Amino acid sequence: MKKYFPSSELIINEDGSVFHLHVKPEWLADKVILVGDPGRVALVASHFENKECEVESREFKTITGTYKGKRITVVSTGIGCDNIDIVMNELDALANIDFNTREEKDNFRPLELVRIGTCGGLQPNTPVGTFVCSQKSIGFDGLLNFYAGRNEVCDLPFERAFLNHMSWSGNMCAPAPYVIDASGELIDRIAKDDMVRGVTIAAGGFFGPQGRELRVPLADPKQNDKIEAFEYKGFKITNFEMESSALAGLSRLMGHKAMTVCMVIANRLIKEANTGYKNTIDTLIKTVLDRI
Ligand code: R1P
Ligand code: URA
Repeated sequence: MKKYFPSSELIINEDGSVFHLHVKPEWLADKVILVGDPGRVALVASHFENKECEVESREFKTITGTYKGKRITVVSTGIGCDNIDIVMNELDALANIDFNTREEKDNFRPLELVRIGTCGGLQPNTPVGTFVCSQKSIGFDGLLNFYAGRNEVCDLPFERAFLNHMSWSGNMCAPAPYVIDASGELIDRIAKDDMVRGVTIAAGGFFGPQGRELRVPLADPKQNDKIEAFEYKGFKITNFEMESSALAGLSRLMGHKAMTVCMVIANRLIKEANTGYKNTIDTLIKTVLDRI
């Protein structure tokens, strides 16, 4: 029996586009670039030879076009793993659910997804300007804990080692972090030898969850010292951002290939930041477009 998805579960707009993204199935390419900032969509698309569609709704801006003969869709996700839940489920529905019959398609259509973002660096080898690929992500966001199969795709020994190291108990810094790998094939193809491969914490906020203390004190004032010192089987935690865990996790559960690469715009160790990063991120965008 094919799975059927009623209108309350998969909401389709009157024009045949998917609820939040406002994208129609025929507009989706197999290669997808995700960015947080809607303004970054135009920067990616400025390299396209042609554009076949452009649509915008809330923080989700989408353009599909061609780069050196490759059909690519670029979508902005806004900030946070809650938005990645929406974007990934709607992209997967566009690819793998028939919008006329509301049934799962017979043949699975895999997508290749690369997130190009910004991040905070946590180690001496991640100064401002470094490109860091998230080989593993530690999700502080809790999203994957709501999906069956979470334990089959996560690195459980890594999770236990991290939790022991942080010695959090009760509801301190809950929900429980999950540890998930990006697609190794994509990382090898995109990172090559000129990007840092690391472990990324995808935080559920920019301030407290990333150990930034303004007027309200942190639950665990030693959080970032412990994170910077953590080491497991040769892995050290390299950076903070806010989406890579849900992207890697949902992609694994859905059967797609995904990875995140971010440019460091703040180094938390030496307390420096760069807000004028538009040119450097364009170098990263061109590199990803060439390698995807
Ligand atoms: C926070 O400033 C935002 O920047 C990073 C974080 O993941 C978060 O979304 O990524 P983007 O530059 O892609 O938005
Ligand atoms: N994005 C983040 O999430 N954290 C930083 O420190 C910089 C960019």
